[in-house]
Order: sequence, then C-alpha cells, then structure tokens
Amino acid sequence: MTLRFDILTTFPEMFGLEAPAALGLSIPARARAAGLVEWHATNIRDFAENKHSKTDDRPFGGGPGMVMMCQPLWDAVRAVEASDPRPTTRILLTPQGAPLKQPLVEELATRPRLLLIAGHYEGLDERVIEKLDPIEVSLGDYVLSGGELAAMVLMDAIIRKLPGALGHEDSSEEDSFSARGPGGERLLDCPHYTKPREWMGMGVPEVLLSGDHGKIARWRLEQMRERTRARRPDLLEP
Ligand code: 6GU
Repeated sequence: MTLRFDILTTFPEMFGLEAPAALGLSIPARARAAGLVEWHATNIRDFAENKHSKTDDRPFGGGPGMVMMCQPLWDAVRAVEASDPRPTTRILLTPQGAPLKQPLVEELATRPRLLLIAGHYEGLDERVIEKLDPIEVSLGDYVLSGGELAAMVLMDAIIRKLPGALGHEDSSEEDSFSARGPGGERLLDCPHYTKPREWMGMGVPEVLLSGDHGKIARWRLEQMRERTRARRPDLLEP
C-alpha cells in the first residue's frame, strides 16, 4: 500500500519534482518510483475566500510579523482530506511542537495518510490549531523560516522506514537511533571504513579485516555504546 503525504503550504513549488531537490533524488525518489510513497502539495492560498487571496493578517494586540488566518487553512484541510477516503494523521510543523524522535518517525511510517501543515510568519491563529488538533512536531531548538524544510526532513525520515525503500531490508535498522543495545536502548552508529586500507598514513581497525563476523559484530556494538556514552549520554538514560 502506498503512503500518501499531503503538504499544505503557501509555497507548494518547494515540493515540485521539476527541478529535483531534497525529495526528487536518492532514496525518496526511488521509493516514489517504486510506488511506496506519493506526495501532493496544496496551496493554502487557493482556498482563501477574501479578495486578494490573503492567507495571513496582522496580529490582534499588535507586534511584528503576520499570523496565518483560520479560514483558508481550515478549508484546505477539509478539501484535501475529502479527496481520499483513507483517514489522515494531521501534523503541524512548528518550533512549539515536541522535538522529533525516531519512535514517532517509525510510528508514522505505518499510517496510510499523513497531512503535513507547514506554518509560516509568526505562526497560525491559535483557534485553527485547536480545531485541527494536530500532532505538533519541531525539529529542534532553532527557528526555520517556514515549516516546509521541516516537512521535507520528516518525509525523508519516514520514507526510509517504508519496507522496500532501502536496498538492504535491514539497513535502516542499523541507522543511528534505530540500532539497539542489549537493553533496547537506541544507540549512535559505529565508525565505518572502506578502501584504501591505508590513507594519509592511517590504517583501519584490525578487527574489520579479520573476517570473524562474530568478533566484528561485538566490536561494532561496543563502538556504538562507547560513542553514545561519550556524545549522547542522554540516550542511555531510561
Ligand atoms: Cl518544525 N518549523 C520551523 N519554522 N522552525 C523550526 C522547526 C519547525 N523545527 C525547528 N525549527
């Protein structure tokens, strides 16, 4: 079954495939060609019922920036949802959301339809957020100009979890954050090496040349735990 993304945005061109960008190349492009995923970008502006197709206005109470109006977004969501009978999971990309983590990515990869709302300007009128009741997701503690790049990041992370999206069925399980230690804790990835065996006077760890697959697996797990301890001890806390 094909996972369907709908992106609601005032910049639908960012998701176009004419000039392949983030999602038009590499794994997302292959997954799309294989029918594992499809995506449609809808312009919120097309649903604005005011004279200049405005989607934003000045904030009540004053202050800088503009606020996205309720009506165009609400009608856009309703129209897009009605275009396909499968239920959607609504997701709003916003710095006010919960920081994105791999478990949510993996859960979303099992849903049939995801509706991504890319906010802009100072944000959305709070009332439309209340009515839509979306999952609110942030990429981290910094501010992007809009939710579109965040939506693409989320899409890429989800697409690589779809069965058949990667060459090796097991290779996404070995990614950082997917790989597990013995207690089920999520770990960073281990170091990797390829040819040549010597570069700028630097060799590669002897164990990787040993041909002993049990020993190699144990070494890799130890490296993953060591790295996680050194760089991201927070991941090892229960
Ligand atoms: Cl999801 N949106 C925006 N505009 N900025 C962000 C973000 C999202 N996550 C981190 N910064």
